[in-house]
Amino acid sequence: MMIPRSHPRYRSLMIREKLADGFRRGLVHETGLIAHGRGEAFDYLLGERTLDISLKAEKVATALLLLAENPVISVNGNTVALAGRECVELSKKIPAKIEVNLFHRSEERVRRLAEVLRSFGAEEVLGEDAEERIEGLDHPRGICSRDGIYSADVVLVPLEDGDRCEALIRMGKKVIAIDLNPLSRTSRTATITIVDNVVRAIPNMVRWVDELKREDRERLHELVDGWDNEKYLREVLNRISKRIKSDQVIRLDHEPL
Ligand code: PTJ
Repeated sequence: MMIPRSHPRYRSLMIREKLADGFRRGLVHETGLIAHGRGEAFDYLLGERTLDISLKAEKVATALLLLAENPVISVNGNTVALAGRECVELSKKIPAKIEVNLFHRSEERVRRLAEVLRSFGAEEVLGEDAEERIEGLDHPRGICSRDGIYSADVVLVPLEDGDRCEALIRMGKKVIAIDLNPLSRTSRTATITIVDNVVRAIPNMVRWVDELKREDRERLHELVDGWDNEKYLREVLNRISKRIKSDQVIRLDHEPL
């Protein structure tokens, strides 16, 4: 469907179109459309923009990726449909490996997603011949690659489910989650949570790499060590509730609702 640029919800509708297109191409699972709806609702409450504190979370997360020995970006259907090109860009800049890891795993969808990532310039995509399992995760999402998620010290997981996040943490890994829901189990379990839309978070992180590459490792350590994830999540909830309580949001000319 053609969406006119003048539509007040243009950007949000275009994101939906990308997902619907991904679904038609066999990249996005049908329940991915539902998951997106939940994400959208939270994005609406955030004002559909990156909070200043979330931009800081993205900076700290990028520092952690730069410090890692074997960083891996784990992608699923929604992530590739919405920010696949940017994930490849980020993986090259860090540099980090990229692995397809699906909740509703089918070898066919893994293959298709890997193909799309390669068309965006990824030289190596892990996950197709995954031979290991994340310990304590009795689910296809536990299938992972030995050189990738299995041996990673830091994993970036946009649109994660709580179970796997917990399992990865139990394996001693540091997990960076991108989740619009600050109340989810993933958000509360991750080492660093980014409460932002993947369509904004990943490009922001790409920009942070350029800036942080000029810093020495000590400064990157300072950033990571100084981060308090629980305090951050509390502040995100504060911002949401302040925004809802403000009588501004009820006015029709108020941006961006
Ligand atoms: O491609 P697959 O098979 O791996 O399927 C992936 C889905 C998304 C279906 C699967 O991981 C799932 O069911 O996810 P959940 O448990 O519904 O969690 C998705 C979380 O991501 C929710 O907390 C949403 O708020 C959040 N979310 C949805 N869209 C976005 C998002 N977070 C950031 N950016 C988004 N665009």
